[in-house]
Amino acid sequence: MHKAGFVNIIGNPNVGKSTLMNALVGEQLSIITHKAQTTRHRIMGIVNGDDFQIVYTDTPGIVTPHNRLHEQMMGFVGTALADADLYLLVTELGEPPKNTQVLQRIKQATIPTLVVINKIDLSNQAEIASKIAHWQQEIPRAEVIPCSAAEHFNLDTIFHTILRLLPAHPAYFPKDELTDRSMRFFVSEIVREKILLLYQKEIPYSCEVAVEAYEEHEDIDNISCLIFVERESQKAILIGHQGKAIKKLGTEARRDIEEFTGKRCFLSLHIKVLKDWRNSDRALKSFGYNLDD
Ligand SMILES: Nc1nc2c(ncn2[C@@H]2O[C@H](COP(=O)(O)OP(=O)(O)OP(=O)(O)O)[C@@H](O)[C@H]2O)c(=O)[nH]1
Ligand SMILES: [Mg+2]
Repeated sequence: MHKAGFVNIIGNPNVGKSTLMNALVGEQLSIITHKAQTTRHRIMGIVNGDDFQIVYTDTPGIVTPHNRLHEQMMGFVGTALADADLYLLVTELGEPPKNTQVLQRIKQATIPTLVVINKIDLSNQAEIASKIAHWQQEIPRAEVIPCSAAEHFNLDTIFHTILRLLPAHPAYFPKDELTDRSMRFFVSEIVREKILLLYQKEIPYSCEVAVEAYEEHEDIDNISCLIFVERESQKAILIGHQGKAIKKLGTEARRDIEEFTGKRCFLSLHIKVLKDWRNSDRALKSFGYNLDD
């Protein structure tokens, strides 16, 4: 019997959803940073076996929308709630139990659910036991598994539980497929990850990255990226004194892109001001946030 299904990873910001998906898939598909709202898209990672196909979906952390971008991000969470064969609800130990709408929907659904208590490397047995009891009571039909995505602890248990809960179904995608995303997407995400890591406060949240040109050659790729910001003042911050900040950004992004593609890369970065893009449906659509696709 062949099993296949959509395992949608859902949870609050910063709990380790992307870390967990990357660890389960064994590839750095989703960017990870210590900042909330790192993931903005729905990203698929596929794990194939002879008689199974697990299609993971990483989603943005649940937030109360303050702009159209947030609304689109929460739209991805909504889709993930609607089309899952299995919910993988990621929580972390220190997280206060929030009674969000999403949690209510998961509680009321009948879809098999796996609650993952992540970051147990930061905890102790007593605390873990009380969290397991809490979630067991909160969602009685769920299986609750503590783990550390960062330290790859207990991922095997998660994997085998998913396999057990997966429905009988033929594969949804060709068996050699790893993700639904293109190299262009991963390049733009790597640049965005570096922006999140190198700049402070509102800057990363005001940036969007688009790949303008991607030329592949035998031994080197020529990639040009456009970074959109909301205001002139942000452009100046991105560039930094004597261009030092953007140079550092370019170097660090290039290194990771080369690691990802396994090839040398020439990366050029350009900055453009696009006023209030986070509230412009047209801009958001051009950045791939439209839900209809
Ligand atoms: N100590 C510890 N830290 C972890 C673990 N898993 C993830 N982290 C850290 O938690 C932070 C957030 O991880 P992400 O995977 O980006 O979290 P996320 O839920 O995808 O965040 P958003 O996309 O912003 O919603 C990063 O600094 C990770 O390194 C873990 O098992 N233990
Ligand atoms: Mg994430």
